[in-house]
Amino acid sequence: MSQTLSSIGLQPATNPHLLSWVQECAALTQPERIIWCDGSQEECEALYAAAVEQGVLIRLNQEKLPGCYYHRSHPSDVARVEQCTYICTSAEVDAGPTNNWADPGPMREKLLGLARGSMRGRILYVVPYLMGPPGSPLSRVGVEITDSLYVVLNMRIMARMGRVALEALGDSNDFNRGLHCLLNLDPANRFICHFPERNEVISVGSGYGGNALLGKKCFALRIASWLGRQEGWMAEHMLILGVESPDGEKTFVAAAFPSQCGKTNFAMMVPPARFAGWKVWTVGDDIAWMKPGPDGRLHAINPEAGYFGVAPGTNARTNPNAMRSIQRDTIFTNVALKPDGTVWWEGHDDPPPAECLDWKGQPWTPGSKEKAAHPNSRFTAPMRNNPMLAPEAEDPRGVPIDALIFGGRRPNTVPLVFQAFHWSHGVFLGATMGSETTAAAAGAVGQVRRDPMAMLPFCGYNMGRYFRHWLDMRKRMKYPPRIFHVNWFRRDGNGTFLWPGYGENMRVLRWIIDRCRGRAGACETALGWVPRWEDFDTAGLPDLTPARFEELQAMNPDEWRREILQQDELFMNIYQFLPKELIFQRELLVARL
Ligand code: OXD
Ligand code: MN
Repeated sequence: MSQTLSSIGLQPATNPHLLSWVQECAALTQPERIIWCDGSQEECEALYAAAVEQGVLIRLNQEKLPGCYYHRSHPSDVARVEQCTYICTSAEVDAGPTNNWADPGPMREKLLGLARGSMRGRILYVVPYLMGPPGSPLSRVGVEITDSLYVVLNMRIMARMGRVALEALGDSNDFNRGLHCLLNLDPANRFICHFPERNEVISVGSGYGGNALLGKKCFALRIASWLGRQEGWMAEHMLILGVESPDGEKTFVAAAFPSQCGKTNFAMMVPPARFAGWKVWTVGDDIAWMKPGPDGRLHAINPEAGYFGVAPGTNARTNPNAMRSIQRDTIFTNVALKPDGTVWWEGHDDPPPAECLDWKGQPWTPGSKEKAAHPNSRFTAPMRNNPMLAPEAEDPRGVPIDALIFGGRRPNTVPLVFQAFHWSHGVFLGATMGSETTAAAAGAVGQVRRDPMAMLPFCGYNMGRYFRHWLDMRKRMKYPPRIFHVNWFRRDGNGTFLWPGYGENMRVLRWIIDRCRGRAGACETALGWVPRWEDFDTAGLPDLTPARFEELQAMNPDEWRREILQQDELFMNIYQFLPKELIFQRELLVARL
């Protein structure tokens, strides 16, 4: 055991509920030692030193990348594994047809069996963390017990970790219990199990981000969505951003896109030259917790404190603020390692290095057939590094949301942007969202799959009831956000993208904001309200002729016939639980088409 680790850690907490749960887990896993993380700078340094000593992390070039480290995960452990992810509720119907369900009793027994003695000779870290700004009524406490130093150091970036969480918890028993054991990373013993009735998560056999950083997908989405339904709020897979106009008007929007559809890029967008004087502020890039405020509007907080972003494709053009955010205090996972102790990935600003080590640690040259960085390689960066972090990200009241945006990666069928007629139509748009699959989850890439509200892998309960909850939320708000649908990824007959995307998405955002504020025109179509050429700012985009714009916004009846049949597949699957309003919305769409 490292010298440096011996001096760190808090005194065990005095909260009796926390104390007895930690003792229970320690009795089960039998670690050599327990460290209670306090979140301090001294602790951080000791943990990094130990991680380097143990070979968990490689220290990167500290002149070029101060405070940055590098990690390679096990090659079989590089993405979320939905087939090993379970919702364990007493009644199967509560998990619903789109989740893997397991009987909580036998599943707990099996997991505790796997965890038994698994930390022998190792350190058990107790990681208390606060999701959301201190003092916010929307924030919640979680505690993760883990034997992975990598997890501790990532959690430290992704959440407000240590003392601040214990202070928020006080003597309360209301915290998410997360037990994480690496075991030997054998995929056969990989289980990510949620027990929403107990506000508990047990994850074994994986060290990868979404499976192991239990505050993120497990607590902040799956468990929180369950809590939100019971308590009248929403936990959504959404970025939150604020747009500031040159005269200082600020408008906040939240947007749901499936994994790897550019949420982080959109959240950190830099307006193009055409929008001189406009600013886009980031509140969050992945998760939004939202609750109606006393003013009748929907208020959102970002429960996280960092970005766990996809590295490949990130560069100064696609996401300059992300590039600035990862210059210091960042952990890089499964990217390529250059001989000078810096990092590289496909789509980096720098040209491919003449030689480097790939994400598996093998020598790589530009002639190699394999990619240097894994397509789902990541950076974990503190949000405070983002030069455009919204000051409101720390506001305990959250930010008032004027627009909700749904979107997916669709090469055809779906126009660049349109607006729902009203809330329930907007819920229908979210419920029927589709997108091409990506590398964020293990499995085939490039097939359209239905991903309602981008929550299919993250909803901790029955999807039909989730839609019901969305519809019911309308009644709790005097001024509900307007709902929009976007698709940055439409292509023409030659396969060329019709829309430039990235910073130019500001034009779409501007139309959305002007619609919310009653300033922009639109035309009513079968799909919803769409901008006409004259409603939309196309100045300075010479390639976007009126004909191209029409192609970008076109509704092709044959494509829509196919689309509705595909949408039906999900609806059939959950038909028994589907709110009638959504069936009516489908009928109305068919009638309009
Ligand atoms: C993520 C994901 O890691 O959605 O954010 O997969
Ligand atoms: Mn995500």
